[in-house]
Amino acid sequence: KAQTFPCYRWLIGDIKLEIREGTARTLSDESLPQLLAHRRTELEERQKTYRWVTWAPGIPRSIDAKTEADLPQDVRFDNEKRSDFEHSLQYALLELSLKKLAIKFGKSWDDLDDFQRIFWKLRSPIAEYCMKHWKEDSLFGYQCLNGSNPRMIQRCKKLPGNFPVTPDMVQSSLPPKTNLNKELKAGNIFLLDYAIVDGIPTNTIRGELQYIAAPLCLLYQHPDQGLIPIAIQLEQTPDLDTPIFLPKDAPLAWLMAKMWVRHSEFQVFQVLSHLLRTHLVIEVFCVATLRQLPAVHPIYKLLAPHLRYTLEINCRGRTQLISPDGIFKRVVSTGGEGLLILAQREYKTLTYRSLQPCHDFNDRGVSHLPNYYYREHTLMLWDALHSFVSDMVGLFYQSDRDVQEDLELQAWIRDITQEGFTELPNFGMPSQLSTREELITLLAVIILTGTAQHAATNNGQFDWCAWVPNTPCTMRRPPPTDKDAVTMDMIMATLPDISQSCMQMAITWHLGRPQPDAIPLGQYTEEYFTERRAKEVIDRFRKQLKEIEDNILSQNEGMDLQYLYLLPRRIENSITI
Ligand code: OYP
Repeated sequence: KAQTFPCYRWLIGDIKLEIREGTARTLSDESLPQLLAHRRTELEERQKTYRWVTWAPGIPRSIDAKTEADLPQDVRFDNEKRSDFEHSLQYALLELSLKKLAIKFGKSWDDLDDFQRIFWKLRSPIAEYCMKHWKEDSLFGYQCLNGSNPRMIQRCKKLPGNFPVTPDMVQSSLPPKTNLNKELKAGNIFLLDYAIVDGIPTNTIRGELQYIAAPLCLLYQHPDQGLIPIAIQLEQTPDLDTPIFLPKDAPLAWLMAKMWVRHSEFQVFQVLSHLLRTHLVIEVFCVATLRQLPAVHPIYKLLAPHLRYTLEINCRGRTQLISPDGIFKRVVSTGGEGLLILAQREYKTLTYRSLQPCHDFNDRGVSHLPNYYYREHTLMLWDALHSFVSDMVGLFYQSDRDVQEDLELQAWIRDITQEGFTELPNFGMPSQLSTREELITLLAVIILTGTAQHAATNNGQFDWCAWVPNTPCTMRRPPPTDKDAVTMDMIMATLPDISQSCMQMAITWHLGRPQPDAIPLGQYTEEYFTERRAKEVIDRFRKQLKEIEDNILSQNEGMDLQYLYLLPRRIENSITI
C-alpha cells in the first residue's frame, strides 16, 4: 500500500530501471539527455498539478485546492487514515452530546466543579493532574515552560511602560531578603505579553458577543516554588478600570485573572503557534518541493517523508476548522474574521530566525530557565537533526559551489521565498542558497518544524485544554474591571458554556490523541535512499534519536508531571493531524 509523494510512477522503460536503483541525483549528476528531459517533463507536470493559491492575503500561500477532494491521489490520506480521522471525531462528539443532554435534563450548571460532569477521563494523567491542580500558581508557571505553548515566555529586564507594577505590590510573592528591582537585575523576572490580541474583533455566537483581553502577566522564578505568576493586568493600557491583579487578592479575583490570561493563551496557541507557525509554514515547503524538485533529487528524497499528509490535513482545516461556518466560528472567541486578523499580525513580523531554536531561546532570554524541558529536548533534537542533515547534504554536495549551481535547488528556494512566503520583506530567509551551511540550516528548520515543533504544540492540547477552565476557548462576558466584583456567578457566566466546552474537549482530543497510523521521527517506511552511505547516515540519526529517547525517559522517571511530547517515538515524521 504505497502512499507516497509522487515517486516512480512517471517513469518508463530503461529510465524506470535506472531510477528504481534509487540513487539520488542532482541536476549536475545527470548527463543522459533522456534523463535530463525526463526531469524537465516531471517538473512541468508537477507544476501543472500543484499550484499556489492565495487563500487569504497576509498569511503564507497554500495549495490550490478547494477541498481535499481536489488534491491528487498521491498526497491524499490513505483509507485507513481517512476513516480513523472521520470516525474519531464523530465518536468524540457523540460521547459528549450524551453528556450534554444528561446535564440539560439534570441539575444546574453553576460551579466550577460542574465541569467535572463533562470531563472525559481518557487515559490522560496530565489532564487529570491539571483538573486537580489548575488553581495552583506553580502549575500556571509550569505551563509556560512545558505546556502546549512553550514559546510565549520571555525574560523581563525592565518593566514595560504600560504595566505599572510597583515593588510593594509584589513583595509578598518574593522571599523577604530581596525585592522586585533586585530580581529584575538578577534575571529572575519573566513576562507574558498578549499585545498581539489587543483589539482583535471577537466572534458572535448564537447572537451573543464573545470577549477577549490582551493581558500582561509578570512571573518570578522563585528559589523554592519555581516559576510563578506575581501580577496580571488584563489590558494593554493601564487605567482605573484595569486593576493589577495579585496573588494576595481574593482567591476568585486572582483565579479569574489567570483564566483570562489562559484564554488569550488559547488563541495564541492554536492560531499562531500551532496553525500558522507549524501547519501553514510547512505547507509552503510542501508545495515548493512538489513543484521544483524531481523525485530523484536528494533533497526531495530527504524531505518527502516529512511532508506526508500535510496538504490534506490543512485543506480539511481550511474547510472545517477556520471556514466561515467552521469549528472556530461556532465556539472560539477569535472565530470569524478575528483569527485571520490575528494570523496576519503575527505573519507580518514572522522571522526565519524565530524558527531556529537556538536563536529563539536566546532572543527570548530563556536559555537559563531551569526545568524548561521543552527547551532542553528541542535543543537535543536540533543537534541530532542538524548532524543528520549535514551528513546527507555532504553526500550530495561536495562544495558550496555545488549548492550554488544546483539550478533546481535555486528554483525551489525562490519558489519558497517569492511565491510561498510573500509580503515578508523582513522574514530573513535567503532567497538563494550560497553555502552548504545555509542549506543545512534550512533543512533542519523544515524538518524540526514539521516534526518536533508540531509535536510540542499539538500533542499536549488535550492534556491542557480538556479541563476547560484551565484554557478556555472563548469568554462570554467582558473582563472584570473591579477586583471586588468577581463572583462565582460571574465566572460561570464568563467561561464557555456546556456545549462550547464539549466541543473544546472533542476537538482537542481528536487532534491531540496519538495517531494510530503514526510514523515516528526518523522511521523511513519507504526506501527513498538506497545508497549505502545514505543508509548509514539514517542509521546514525536513529542511534542518536535512541539516545535522546533514553535520556528523556530517565529524566522523567518518578516525576509526577512528565514531559514526553518530545520523546522521539511520540513525534510524528510529518504533520498529519
Ligand atoms: C481539520 O469533521 C482539523 O468537523 C481539525 O486542521 C478539525 C477538523 C478538521 C474538523 C473535522 C470535522 C485539522 C488542521 C489544523 C490545525 C491547527 C489548528 C488547530 C486548532 C484546534 C482548535 C481547537 C478548537 C477547540 C474548540
